[in-house]
Amino acid sequence: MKKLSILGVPMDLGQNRRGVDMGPSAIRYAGVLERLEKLELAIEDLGNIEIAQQKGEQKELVDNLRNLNEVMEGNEKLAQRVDEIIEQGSFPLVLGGDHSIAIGTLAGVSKHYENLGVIWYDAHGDLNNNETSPSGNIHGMPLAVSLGIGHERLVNIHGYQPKIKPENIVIIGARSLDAGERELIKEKGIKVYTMHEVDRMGMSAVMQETIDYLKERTDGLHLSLDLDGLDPDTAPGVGTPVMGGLSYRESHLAMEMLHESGLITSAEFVEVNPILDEKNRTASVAVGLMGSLFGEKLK
Ligand code: HAR
Ligand code: MN
Ligand code: MN
Ligand code: MN
Repeated sequence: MKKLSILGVPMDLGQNRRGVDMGPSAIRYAGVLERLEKLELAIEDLGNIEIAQQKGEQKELVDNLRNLNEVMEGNEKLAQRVDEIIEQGSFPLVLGGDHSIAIGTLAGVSKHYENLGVIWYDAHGDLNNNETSPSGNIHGMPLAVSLGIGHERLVNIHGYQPKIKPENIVIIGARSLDAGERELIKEKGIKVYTMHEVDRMGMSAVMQETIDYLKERTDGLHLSLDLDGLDPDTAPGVGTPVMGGLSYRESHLAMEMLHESGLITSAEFVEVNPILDEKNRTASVAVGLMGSLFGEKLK
């Protein structure tokens, strides 16, 4: 039986809205354990890792990075825990928390693979660095950091860099990319299915191409799913909503196809903010998507 380890990361320091640190609680409250226990999985819930509390006042940005020390500290812990989960032969399922935690997750995962693939399901590219970022928010930087681009402390988390190669990334659902992010996508040739391509090709073709592309070049595949990739009508409880997103059904189809592919070796679900939500809807959507990702069947 496949082993699955759930780890919560109550991180809200990678951006400036409160409440996303309650994401792991909201997802547990929405019944993640009960839902996944029905599948053929041996599940353990490891609880949450300890993260520094956001202070009320806004601290000054250092090198255009908000809360660098605290984000570093949390991600170092996360990388270590994820590393251990994989060492013990289990599948890490990480619950966020803001998207800055992908820095730690990928640092812990990628050590175990030569060519880790990453599916970045998100309205945003998260490809900024402290020079291009319009906000100084580290949750807009984790994909660049994992490529080895950005502040040297961030890129060297868990003692090595880079964590991933540009040709092993596929971004799905993008519709808000900053100028520096667009340049990096061009320069590195990163594969991106924006909402335009999803509309034109349909999610089925997008996922089939993604799976075929990654299957031949990677030896492990991480899913980093930012709930703001979905349309805000479906997932309103996120800090940076962008209209015109992926639908509930498109997202379930994507998860079902990933399950069928058998390729996914780790996953994280991030940016759930119950304070901004409507009756925990976004956490419930996240739990439903996890159900599909881990093989729930409709009949
Ligand atoms: N691109 C913007 C920035 O860097 C907004 C980033 C929004 N972040 C997330 N992650 N929710 O996808 O500040
Ligand atoms: Mn907090
Ligand atoms: Mn994101
Ligand atoms: Mn996003």
